[in-house]
Parts: sequence; structure tokens; C-alpha cells
Amino acid sequence: ILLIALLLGLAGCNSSYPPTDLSAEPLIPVPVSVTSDGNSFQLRHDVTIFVEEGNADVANAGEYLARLLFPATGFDLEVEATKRSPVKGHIYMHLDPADSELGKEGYELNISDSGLELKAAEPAGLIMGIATIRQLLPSAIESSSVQDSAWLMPTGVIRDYPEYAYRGAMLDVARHFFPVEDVKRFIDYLAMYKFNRLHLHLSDDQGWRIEIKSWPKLTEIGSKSEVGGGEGGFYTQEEYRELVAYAAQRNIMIIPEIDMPGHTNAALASYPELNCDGRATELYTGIEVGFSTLCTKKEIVYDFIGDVVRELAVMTPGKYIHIGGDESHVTPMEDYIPFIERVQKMVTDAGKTVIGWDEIANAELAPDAVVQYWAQAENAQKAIDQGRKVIMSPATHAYMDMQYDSTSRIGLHWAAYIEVDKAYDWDPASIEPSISRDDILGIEAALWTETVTNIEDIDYLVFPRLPGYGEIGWSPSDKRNWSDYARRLGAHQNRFDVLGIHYYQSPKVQWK
Ligand code: TNX
Repeated sequence: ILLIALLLGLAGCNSSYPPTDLSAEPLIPVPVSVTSDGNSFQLRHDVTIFVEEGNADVANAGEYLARLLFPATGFDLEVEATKRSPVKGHIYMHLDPADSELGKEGYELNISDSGLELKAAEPAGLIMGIATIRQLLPSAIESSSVQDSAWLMPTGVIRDYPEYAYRGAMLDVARHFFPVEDVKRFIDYLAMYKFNRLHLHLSDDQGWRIEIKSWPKLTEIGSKSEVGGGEGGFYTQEEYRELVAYAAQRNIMIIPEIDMPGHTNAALASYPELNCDGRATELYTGIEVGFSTLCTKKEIVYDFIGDVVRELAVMTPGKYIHIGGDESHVTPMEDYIPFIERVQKMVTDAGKTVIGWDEIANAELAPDAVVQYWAQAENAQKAIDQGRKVIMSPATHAYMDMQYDSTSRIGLHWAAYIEVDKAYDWDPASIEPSISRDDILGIEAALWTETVTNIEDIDYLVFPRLPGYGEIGWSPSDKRNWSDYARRLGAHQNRFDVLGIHYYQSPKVQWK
């Protein structure tokens, strides 16, 4: 008997690895359900990623997993199409459309000592499952160079799907411009925590950041400034499409925002005819808000917006265009309302769905318009009264440009100081008594960049708050609690370090 036991051990079965507990893994967002069976799956160089034959999206998800695993493991894992479920010891990815509980983005991960099966009802779910696989491997998996590790994963079953359909983050590339590489890195951060929307704030008083071929001065003139007087910049349409594709590979839809009729100084400086007095304004590098407006009574303003919306719609496969609409303090309400109504029509005529900041609910909303609540609950109420859905971005909790406390080296504090616990410990469905679960499409955390000049600054404000917003959007509220989360978040420190993220070492977090 002893001999047999010894032989079994030598054969390299699960008994050679220490016991594991899948349900104790510090996953963020916390999954809907986890059962552990105590063994380990080893990712070895000879593992094949089998993908269900005949579906390009499944094959792409397989390639995405292979690319993610390559740098740290050095394993050039093969991705192979197959008709049948896989051979022992391998990874198998496939769809099961009949498993409707999983919805659009849910997945089931079945890990045993003899293989790993990832299934989803739709391809997006496979991408979400990959985010989980990543977190179940040692932190060294995040390295960009080959690391020495046994690459073990705890075994068991995870079934998981999101609470909210819209899980977004906003990056303001107008106050300060961030190059394509930085935006890709930001997208990587979102992908780690199962976000599915990136809202790009592409225009504001301080800069116009997207090439519009029919109005070239927007970028020839309007892109060349930013807060503090730096050189600014813009994305060519080709670069924008590259971002769209990069995000789409990670199940992230890009939502472009052109803010109007206020927050438009960069456009007003580029084209004199957009101003009521016909004179171009100066470029602006300060941080005041609410002083600019398109001349809502001029037809040319609508020609301009029509062209911008059409070009944006063509380069944006996602269904939304965000029209801003916030803080138009110098646009009289009697001009603001017809303006918003007309612009909404232009967006729907271009085949897109409108999103706007909560102020747009003062107008009659387009049939499927979505309102982004940030400050005024009365406005959200007006949207709900019109039967529309709301995205929750309460500035007091979800503004990542707010300082953590009064000593934070950058950030504003007009809405609140937002420490990591405050950022996490709220529920979209109860934070405003008048906004209930059924009214809510999802949540979005916003990073305004008046005080943010480079990727280190982005890191400092985004980490470690961002993972919490991911969890609020994804996990059922009865699975979430701050003290458990603080432990799990602390366990991500190694990952942040390996990724070279310049995070804020909040005293609230139980760092490992
Ligand atoms: C308010 S939030 C704004 C932005 C600023 C931000 C700074 C919103 C819709 N408007 O223009 O950048 O505060 O926190």
C-alpha cells in the first residue's frame, strides 16, 4: 500500500500540491458563487487552449488569453479549434447559449486538477472569465518578463454574472491630454476589474481632442492647449479606432463625449462663427467652469454639431454618444432646452443613443436617452419621471478626482474627500432615496483631470479606488462588505507592484 501511495505521489497527482481553497481567493469583484474542491490545476508549457470550433469570437477570446499568459510564463500556448470537449490537462473555452442565467457577460469557470473549462452564454462572458483566471494565478502573472513560478490555480467552480449592465469609468482627456499608450493602460486597468464602458471626455474649454475632418481647425487650433498651458494634443481618427479596437478586445465599449453647449471654449476659439458675436475666443488654460456656450440661435452651430456627430458615429461602433450638457451656466434655460432637444435628434438620426449629464433631463428626453446622475437628484428624478434610465456617478462617492483626504498631493475636494472606504461603501440603489434599482442602468466612476498631468497622477487617484467601483457594478450588494473587501484589496498589492502602478497607500486598506 505504501508503495502504491508513493507511486501515485510520484505520478504528480494533486497530492503533491498543498491544499487550496478557491472560495478564499481575494477576487475582485467578488463572484456570485464559488465552490472549492481543494486541489490545484497547473498551467504548464504544454497546455493547449482549446476553443469551440466555428466561432470567431470564441477563438479571439482564446487568443486573448494566450497573449495575456505569454509574457510572465514564457509559454507560447497553442490555441486550437475543437468540436469535442477537451482532452485532460488542457483549457477549453466554449459557449452554452442555453445557460441563460449567465446572461450577456456571465461565465462559469470549472477548474479541476485535470483541466480548466470556461463557458459563457455569449463571447463577452469568456472575456469576463479570463479576468477571473488572471486573478487566480499568482501575482507574477502580471509581469511583462518571464517569471519563475509553478503557475498553480486552486480548483473548484465559479458561476458569476454582473449586477449592472453598465460598468463604466470616465477619463477626461480634455483638461489634460493623455497619449494613446496611457489610454490603453487605463483600459487595461478597467479590464482587470470587469468594467465594460470607457467614457472619453473628448472636448472641453481647455482642449478639443478628436480629429473631425470636416472641421479641421478644431484640432489645428483647439487641441493645442490644456490646463496649465501645456501643449495639449488630440487623437487622429485612426488612433481613436485603434483605441476602440483595443477596448473591444477586452469587452469595453468606448463612449465618446462632446460636451455642449457649455464647456466649449476650445471649439469657440477654433471657429469664430460658433460664437454669437462672431469672434473667436482665446484658448483657455485655467480650471473655471461654466463660462462658455455655443451660440444656440445660429444655424451654423447645428451644421457643426451634425458634422461632428456624424463623423463620431462612423468611427464609434458602440451604441452611445454622450452630449455632455453639464454646467451650461451662461446658456439661458429657454435656449438650453431646445438646443438639447435638437442635438438629441441629431444623435438618434445618426443611429446612436444619447447619454448626457443630469442637467439634460430638463429637456424632453429622446426615447432611449440615458441620464448620468452626478450632482442633482432633482434632475435624475426628471429623467425617471420621463421613464428613462440613470447612470450613477454621484460626485460625493464616484469622482476619482476627489482627494482622499486633505493631504492628497493632487485632486480637488469640492464634492467630498473620498477615502477608499467611502469610495467602496455605498450602494447605487439606495444612495439617493428617489432613485431605485429599476431606474439604474449602472455606475460610472469619473476621473476629471484638472490636477492630473501624467500616468503616475492617474495611478495615484485611480488606485486603489477603481477596483471598488468595479465590484459595486458587478457584484450583488448582499455579497459586498467593506471589511472583507479591504482584505481582498490589500491582497492585490502585489499585482499593483508587479504592474508598476503608482497607487496611494491608503491607511484604510489591509495591505498584505
Ligand atoms: C464638475 S461633473 C464637472 C467637471 C469638472 C469636475 C471637477 C461635471 C459633469 N462637470 O467639468 O471637471 O466637476 O471635479
